[in-house]
Amino acid sequence: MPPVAPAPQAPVQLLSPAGVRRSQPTGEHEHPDVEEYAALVAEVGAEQLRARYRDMALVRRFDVEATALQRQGELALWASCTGQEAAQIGAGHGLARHDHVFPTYREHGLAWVRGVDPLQVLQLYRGASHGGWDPAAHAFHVYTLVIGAQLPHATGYAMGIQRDGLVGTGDRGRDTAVMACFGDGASSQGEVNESLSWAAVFSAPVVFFCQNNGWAISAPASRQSAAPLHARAAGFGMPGVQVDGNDVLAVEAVVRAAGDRARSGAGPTLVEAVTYRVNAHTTSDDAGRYRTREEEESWVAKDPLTRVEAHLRATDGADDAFFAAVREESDELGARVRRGVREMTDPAPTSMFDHAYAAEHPLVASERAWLETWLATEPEEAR
Ligand SMILES: Cc1ncc(C[n+]2csc(CCOP(=O)(O)OP(=O)(O)O)c2C)c(N)n1
Repeated sequence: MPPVAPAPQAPVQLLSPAGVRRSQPTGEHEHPDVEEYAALVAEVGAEQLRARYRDMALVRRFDVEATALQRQGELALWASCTGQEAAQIGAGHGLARHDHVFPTYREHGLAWVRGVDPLQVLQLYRGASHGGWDPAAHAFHVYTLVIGAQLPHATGYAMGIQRDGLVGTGDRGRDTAVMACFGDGASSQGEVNESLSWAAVFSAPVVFFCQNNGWAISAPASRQSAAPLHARAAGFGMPGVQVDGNDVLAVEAVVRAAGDRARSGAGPTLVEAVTYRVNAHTTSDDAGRYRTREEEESWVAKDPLTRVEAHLRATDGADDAFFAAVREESDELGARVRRGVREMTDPAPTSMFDHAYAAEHPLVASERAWLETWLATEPEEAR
């Protein structure tokens, strides 16, 4: 019997956990295309790496504050992205500004790169908004809590782009790709697999971006797939690339290549960023019930921020003053987030009808009228 899964290959890595930058293959057990990917981010020098570090540090601080705010009863729930900053900041910088992103509920780093204010993200987790930001203004769609539900949307949107003639024209300012985000757990959803199949058959310009963070709540990735997730791509008829998801540089390179391919009209790519959800699934979960401390510590040792810091320090790309300035900026962000959340006001109860349909709808109008009457006549009960 031939082997059922391809021989394991190391993920694409351009910055080692010790902070050493690579541009050439150095050993046997590694990705064969390291050189090509390194060339795609050759222009990412010290200045850009400082910017990536700053992005990751601010997003982490935002995450820490949001977790604390949930504990203080200011947010209903929080889904932490600590540990996944490189995957998200790298992906954000690998895309073109006008590409469209369809996130799940943990994409705070991608939201940050897309210019969504952290307080807009928190509106959703406080229950003060159904969305929080204008998807068109940021080319970043609203969060989806239903696992995998955004993948058919992303694929359909990409096919629309294709039909609008925004793919394969050779005009970099015009050709557009779509990024569809999902997790290892979501890879088991029918909709995700249907989207992969459909996008491949129609050469839709999609970058399927899977953050394999090891766990789907308490179910390990090994219970979701018997084959490495990126290896599934071949069965759908598209390339699949596994990348070190804690390496911001490698993720940027791999997403850039996948985005270029999508925009050129060559079709979708499945990118599997191998990373780790350092905190519990959400603030409602206790990861200590299903994970070992050793596992958690082994991933903390591969922290995405420390490797960029190590690299910048070793190459004189940044000094103490830079890291102190980022810490100061983080403190300011933390204070702004705390203040902003406490100042959020509850939306009017009838606002839930405002954006249900683009035009007036008789059913929505009658339900709104009923609620208005009830609020006016039974204010005590309605509270
Ligand atoms: C259709 C659907 N089924 C089940 C759930 C409950 N649920 C919420 S998160 C989650 C696990 C998702 O894991 P993964 O896709 O790996 O993403 P992660 O949260 O690890 O980033 C599940 C099963 C849901 N939200 N939607």
